[in-house]
This record gives sequence, C-alpha cells and structure tokens, in this order.
Amino acid sequence: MAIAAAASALEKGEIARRLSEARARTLDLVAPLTDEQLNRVYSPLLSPLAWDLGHIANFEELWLVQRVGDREPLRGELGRLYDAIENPRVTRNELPILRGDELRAYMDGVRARTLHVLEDVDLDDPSRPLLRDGFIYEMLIAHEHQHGETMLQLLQMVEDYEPVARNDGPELEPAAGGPEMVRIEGGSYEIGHNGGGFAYDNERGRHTVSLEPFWIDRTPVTNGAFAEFVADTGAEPPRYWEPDGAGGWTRTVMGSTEKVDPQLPVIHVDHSQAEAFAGWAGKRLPTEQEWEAAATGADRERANLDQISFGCAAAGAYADGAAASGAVQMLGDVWEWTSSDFAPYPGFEPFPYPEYSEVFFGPRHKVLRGGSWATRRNVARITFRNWDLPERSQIFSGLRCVKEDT
Ligand code: AVJ
Ligand code: FE
Repeated sequence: MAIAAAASALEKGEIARRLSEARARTLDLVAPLTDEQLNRVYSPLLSPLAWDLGHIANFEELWLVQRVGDREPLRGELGRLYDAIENPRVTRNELPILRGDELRAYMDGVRARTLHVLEDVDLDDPSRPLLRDGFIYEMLIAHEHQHGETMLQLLQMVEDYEPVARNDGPELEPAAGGPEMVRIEGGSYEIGHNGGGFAYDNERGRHTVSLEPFWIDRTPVTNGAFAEFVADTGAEPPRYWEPDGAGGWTRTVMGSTEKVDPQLPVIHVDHSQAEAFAGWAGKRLPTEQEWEAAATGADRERANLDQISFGCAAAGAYADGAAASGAVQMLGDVWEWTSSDFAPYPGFEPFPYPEYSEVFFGPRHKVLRGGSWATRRNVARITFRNWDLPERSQIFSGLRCVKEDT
C-alpha cells in the first residue's frame, strides 16, 4: 500500500514536470513576439498564434480539468471558439478569442487547476480508461508539443523572428556517403503500435501486411535534386524559394534570405510536387506501410528533431540513427509524404474522441511520416501517422522515393 502510493506520487511529479516543460517550450517559441504579432493573420492557411495558445489551454481545460476533474470551465462557453473543427483557420481571427493579459491569465489559471486535479486524482482507478497508463496526460503533453510545430509553421513567415532557447540535442554527425537506394526484403511486416506506451488511436492495432520487395532512397530528396527537377520541367519550386537572378535559388524564412543549400533535404513541398518529383526520377512515393517497414530500427535519440537547430541537417547526417535497412533520417528533418490516404487500420476504435482521427479518414488527407526538425522528440516514432491536405506546403514536408525491385 505504502509502496503503491509512493510510486504513483512519483509518477504525478513526473507528469507535472513534463507538462511544465511543454509549456515552457511553448512560451519560449512566442517570447520574441509582440501581442500585435500574436494576433496578426500572416496567412489564411494558418491561425494567429493567439488562437493556438488559447486552444492549447482550452484543450487542457477540457480534458485535464473538466473530464478528469469533473469541474466547470473557467470561462464558460469560451471553449467553442477553440474547437478546431467548428472554427476553420480562416475564421479564427474574427473570433472574440482571448488576447494579451487575458490570454496569459487563462493559460495560467487552467494550468493551476490541472495541477490541483492531478494531486487529487487516482491514476490507478481501473474504471477510468482515460487514465490508464497516464493516457490522457500523455495525450495533452503530445498535443502541446504538436501545436509547437504548428506555431513554427507560422513563425517561418514572421519577419525578423529570432528563435530563443534552442533545445539541446545529439551532436550532428557529418553526412555519411552511401548508396542512392537501399533494398527492403519482401515478406510480412508488423505495422502499427505494439501496445506498450502511448500511441494515438489511429496507430492501433498492430497488424500484419505483406509487402513485395522494393528499394527506397537512403536519404530524403535534396534541394539539389529538386532544383534539377524544377529546371528540367518548369515545375513550381518549393514554398519560400525565389530565383536568385543567376539561375539559382534563394530561400526566405523567418525574415532571413539565404542561398538554397543543395545538400539539405527539400522542405515545404506539397503532395503533388512530391509525386511529380518521384515520377520525374523514375520512382514513386512509398505507401505508409513501405515507409514503416523501411524505418524499422531508426533511433529517435539520434535524429534532427526537437527544434535543436531550427532547420534541416544535410542529407546523410545522423547516420548512426539509421534504420536497420540502412535508410537514414527516417525520423527528423522533414515529414515525408506517402502515397497513402489517411484510413483506419483494421479494428480501429476511436479513442478518446472521434474528432482526433476518425473524422479525417478518407481520400482528402494524405499520410506523412517521420517527423521534422520542428517535431518534439516525444512525439516522433516510427508508427506515428501525421496527415494533411495534399495541397499544404507550409508544413515541414519533404519526401523520399521508392521503386520496384525489378
Ligand atoms: C496530426 C497535425 C494533423 O494539427 O490538425 C492538433 C494534430 N490534433 N490538435 C492537426 C492535432 C488536434 C493534427 N495533425
Ligand atoms: Fe489541437
């Protein structure tokens, strides 16, 4: 009895510590901005940052205060303004959302109540599936981490944004050379989350698929290769590229313009650009199952994740985090477009709510895999399924190609 109580007290401390680490990161990201910048609409495709901040706090209130603690919300019906489904991005700035000091007070007020509820709650209550293995707390930490990446999408467009406090991460390994492609054996592969630790509903259940042998690019497609494709076909360049006037390209993000580095993975391409590149190269995009098979064994501790460098590492870097197949940078640097529609795995059950995954299933959304330099390390895993509209390129999206084994 005493031992059990001690164990769960410790777990509560760890949950509180991780919630507070996630919040510190969120606030670091927006620390250089004025209130005017937090409220400005930079793109109709992206919410103002003040909406993200309020949404992060409101989502926490909904799950960790109202659902877990059975308490009333601090600001009544406010929650509806922060419902991502009810409020499409274009409308979010016209909403009477919280701003300035009111916003900060709400974020702090919710967090204080979350910590009170956490003190009181019985994490081992067997009648509450939300609490099993700390699920709902893991979900909320991951949610805040994921919104950090969403905020960084917008921060790419902010003139003179200077990131503060970069996370520590593994030392950069020099880019290793190697073959252009590596071979993946045909056969049976286990796909999806294996049950231990946190995963979203859409990653379950683990199931067997049968794959034909194929080849996959050892590294993500580079800017150099993509520029050749653009030169050859007249295709649209990636978002944020401009001609440099001398036949090359520059790239402008966070208000700073640099020559496009041909060694870095290409980033900010949409699905049709990715598909067109693959076709031009005589290859195709992988299915998400092929991607996952090729990623087996990739080490997220040795990857350019977690906002350690606010940009990509050269293609071939972090070779000591390679997958068993020899493919490098499967995790980190850029999200990789796949040819797969976002669809339920066999036996899918929505948990804890259908609006997380289920409402997005169908041919409108394509799956991306692997995480980017902007993805918090906690969120990155081989089974994680990101999804987005194929026309979106403000996400940190790139690609690698596959071809049949002929
Ligand atoms: C998985 C990135 C598509 O941003 O819509 C955030 C993640 N879900 N809040 C999204 C998410 C709820 C989601 N994506
Ligand atoms: Fe959200």
